[in-house]
Amino acid sequence: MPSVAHEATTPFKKATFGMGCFWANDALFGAQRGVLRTRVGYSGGTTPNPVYKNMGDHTEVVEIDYDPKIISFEDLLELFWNNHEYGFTTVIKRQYMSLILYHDEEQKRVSELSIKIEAGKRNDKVLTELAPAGPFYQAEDYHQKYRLQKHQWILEELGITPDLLQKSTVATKLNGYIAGVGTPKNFEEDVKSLGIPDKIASFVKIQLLENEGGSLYC
Ligand code: MHO
Repeated sequence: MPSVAHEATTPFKKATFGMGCFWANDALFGAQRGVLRTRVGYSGGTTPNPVYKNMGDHTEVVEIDYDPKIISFEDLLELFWNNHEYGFTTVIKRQYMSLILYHDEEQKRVSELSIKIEAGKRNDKVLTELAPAGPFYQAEDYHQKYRLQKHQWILEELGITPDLLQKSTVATKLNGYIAGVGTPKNFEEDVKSLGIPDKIASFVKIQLLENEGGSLYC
């Protein structure tokens, strides 16, 4: 099995967003420079032990581990505002609502300001909710790195177990690139630094180019 760098030890911060179907958000954030890992789950509500078929008042969210030296929370917020599946000014079910779950006072302050700025740009009311991050319930394995899981042979070749689907930087990056997010330049750099084998790199590169700019949504 090739030795890829699944789990890096860079210090990181967390960010949690709800902005529609979480398959798309897993890919969108995963391919960004400075995002180390992502995972999807249910959060923001009160229903105990949510699952996909019964998530109660929770929302589909993506949890992001990021290196704030490389990508700022403001950068993440920009991606947040620009990539909602169902928008943030119309009422939709809680499953897909617009939600920022902050992890510290700084994220709270920056988010409040950002919501005000977004509200100032339009006549519609911004319905995005802001709340402290509470328990995060991991979604079922089949939801993690959903785009990458379409290509089981890659998981097998790289030894990506269900656990690693949520912890591996390699899985995070490949899931984003396969969906067409990210630049070819960043891709080539990651291929090198993460030690992605040639056969997989060539395949993912084609996917990146073919899916580039395509709809990320579910
Ligand atoms: N439209 C998608 C939603 C998936 S999602 C993770 C489906 O057909 O299942 O909310």
